[in-house]
Amino acid sequence: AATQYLADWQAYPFQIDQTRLTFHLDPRATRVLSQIEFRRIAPGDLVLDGVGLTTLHLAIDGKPVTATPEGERLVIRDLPDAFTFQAEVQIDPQANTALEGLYLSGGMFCTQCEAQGFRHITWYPDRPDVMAPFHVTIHSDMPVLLSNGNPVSQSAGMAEWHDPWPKPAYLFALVAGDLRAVSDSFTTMSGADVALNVWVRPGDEPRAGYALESLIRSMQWDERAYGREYDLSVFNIVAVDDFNMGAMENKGLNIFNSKLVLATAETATDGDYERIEGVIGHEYFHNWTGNRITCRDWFQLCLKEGLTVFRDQQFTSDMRSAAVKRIADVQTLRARQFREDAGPLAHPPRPDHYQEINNFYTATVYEKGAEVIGMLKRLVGDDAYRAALDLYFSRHDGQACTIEDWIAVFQDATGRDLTQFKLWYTDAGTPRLTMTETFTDGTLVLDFAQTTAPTPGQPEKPARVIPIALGLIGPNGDQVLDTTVLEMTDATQSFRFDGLGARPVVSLLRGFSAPVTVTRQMSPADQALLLAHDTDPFARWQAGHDLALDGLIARATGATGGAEFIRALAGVLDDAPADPAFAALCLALPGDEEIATTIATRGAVPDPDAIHAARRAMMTEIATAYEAQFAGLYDAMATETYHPDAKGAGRRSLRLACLAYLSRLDGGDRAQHLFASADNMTERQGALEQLIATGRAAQPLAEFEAQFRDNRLVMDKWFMVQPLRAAPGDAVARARELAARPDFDWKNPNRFRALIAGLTANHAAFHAADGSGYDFVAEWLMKLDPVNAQTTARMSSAFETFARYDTARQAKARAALQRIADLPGLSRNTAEMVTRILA
Ligand code: B3K
Ligand code: ZN
Repeated sequence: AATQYLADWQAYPFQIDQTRLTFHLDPRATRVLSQIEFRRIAPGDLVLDGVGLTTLHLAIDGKPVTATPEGERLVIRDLPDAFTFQAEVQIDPQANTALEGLYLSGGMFCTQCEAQGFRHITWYPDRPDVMAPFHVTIHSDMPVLLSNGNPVSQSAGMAEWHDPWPKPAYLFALVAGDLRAVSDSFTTMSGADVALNVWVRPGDEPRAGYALESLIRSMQWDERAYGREYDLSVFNIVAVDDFNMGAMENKGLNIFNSKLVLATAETATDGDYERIEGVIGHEYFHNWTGNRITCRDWFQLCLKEGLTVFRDQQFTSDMRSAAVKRIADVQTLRARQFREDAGPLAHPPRPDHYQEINNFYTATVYEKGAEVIGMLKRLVGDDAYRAALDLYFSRHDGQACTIEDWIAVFQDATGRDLTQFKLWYTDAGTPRLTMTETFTDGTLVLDFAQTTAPTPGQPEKPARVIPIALGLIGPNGDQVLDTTVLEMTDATQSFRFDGLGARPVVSLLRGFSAPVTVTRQMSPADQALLLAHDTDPFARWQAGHDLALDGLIARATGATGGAEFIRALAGVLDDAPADPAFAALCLALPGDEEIATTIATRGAVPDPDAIHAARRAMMTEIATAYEAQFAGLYDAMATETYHPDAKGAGRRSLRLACLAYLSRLDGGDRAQHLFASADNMTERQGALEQLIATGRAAQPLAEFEAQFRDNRLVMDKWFMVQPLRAAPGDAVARARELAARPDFDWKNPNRFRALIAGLTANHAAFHAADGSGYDFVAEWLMKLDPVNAQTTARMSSAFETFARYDTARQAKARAALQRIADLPGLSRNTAEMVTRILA
């Protein structure tokens, strides 16, 4: 397949003054009429994109034209400087299983156009730098007909919408179905009234309230934190069951995966509620960072995604606990992005080439893109950050921009030279920061060195700007230096601190001030000191986490370890009632995958079975050491009336952390009781997971199924927890049984992901020595590819770490990947992924 290069970008020679679309909806034969007013701004031909369209008619200024599509493009030459292009095409939404363009989900019409879905709807310049106001007319007998912008007219069988804000085609949306709205209204800071609707299927109305409240909180927050106001008379959100991603920020008409909208205490977990709030916020915040200011080309994707993730992280921190949110975000970053950055799929936040753009909606573009903005903010300070953002919004409103524009705004607002900082956008790989310390006569010298390993296509890595936030803790636990940000710009650099009484312990990389890995020699006693006394909650958690990780790695590689961590937990348990959510994070041992990653980073070969056994054994030991404390906290953390706020969620997370330990000793008795008595899904699912792990789940699983058979979202959990929590030796067999069930509706991305990602997240099962995990996953990826290439390609990244395991496992993974690569007609999406992984 052809590779696209950033360097090849060229401006489009025409501007669009108006796009008019008329839809005659029909499941098998939808007709789309378009009327597009083009005006020339530079020499060149008219190039339009289209895929899978049956073209019925094409005209320029009313005169039919005969143009033959060249592959997925239509080129029309010798055009006047201003003209109207008209087309009539026919498409088949029901045959659209890829869920890209116009498709059907549960009998309703809906669209997904980012990145390049609009070309599946009609001929158009399907690129983000071509922006136009849209006027849309929908003919259909569906009761609810929605598109972007403001409603113009509504009558039986027809609706007209007008979106005055020029937008690229990827933000187009249309929905038609039998839907019910849960509604409210919002008055913006300048006094404009906005109607808010969350559209769901009849019967789902009682489950849409939290999404609606989250929307209101998002609108308030963006006014307060960024001065950004909403700009249409209506904001619509629609929940659909079949969706490749989480949600989509179409202008004025966000379309959501129903799992990120629908929630009640009985059907959704605290984690689900938090994600709903976060993603509702994320899509809403895109209205300014993505829609009003969009991307010039798809290489700039992190311009909108990194910034919008950063904004949604700030929002969640403000709504909940900043410390807990930061720790959770760093854990996700390490688990997904560091993993990506260390393997064959590594790429910079702003890539400079791709084959299939949908393969670049990655942890690097999103989460690392957000970290880079966090670093910028830390370097320039909060006030300068706000000033730069104000300048960004005023300078670029209505434009399609680049990372260069973004950096220029910060340079102009602060006077700083950000040339070196830009490497964070253009270079792949996670820098390794090494620190050595010497302490003599009251002076502490810290020597830092940074190196970044080569990544595909980038052998050389120049030094980057690294903001290193640190503090110093004295031997008695007092803080002797408050948080200070060092700016490292060279490959090696030293910093000195004078006038210290005794050798302090360095609390390094506070708040995770840069997305780097840290290497330093540290005694378990110093780690325990930080875990007990650090004033920075992130660094405090990190100290305990490292202590646990070192102990687990020692055990998984045939040595002994972990004693200091187990001892230090006494303090964590004492403090637990004061901040249950934080304590729960400190009590959660690093997962198998993280242990494997760390072993590999240290140059050894991880053994999935030994890792799994070491982790289980350490849990039992911890449980035995603190059984009484766990039991006491387990009872004390019971919540009375369920409320999905951070406080209640924190108590339940601590309760479930205790349950995980207690289940190592009581054989699942408490879990069984909790499963039977809990009034909320958080505790029910938590209990069920423990019961699966202890092998006592047959009855509870049957009960759960009987109760929730008709609720797809809850049944997705049922499909997910079984392969995830089953003993590694049983998980693949269990997954095979589940895959054979008639309700394994594998064409639904949520259901497919539940089962397959449930298994791949069970580290020792997916990496089973006999290759059965690899075979099972490869088999299903090959089955899904012709139906839904986007989801297949995304999930193929489960294999990205294969080269770090032993040669026998590597050979089995390679063979499975090769079978995928050899599949006749393999999609461009999956082919690109598998080729990169095998390279
Ligand atoms: N912008 C969409 C993602 C579209 C995915 C296309 N494959 C969701 C988001 O990031 O908000
Ligand atoms: Zn986004």
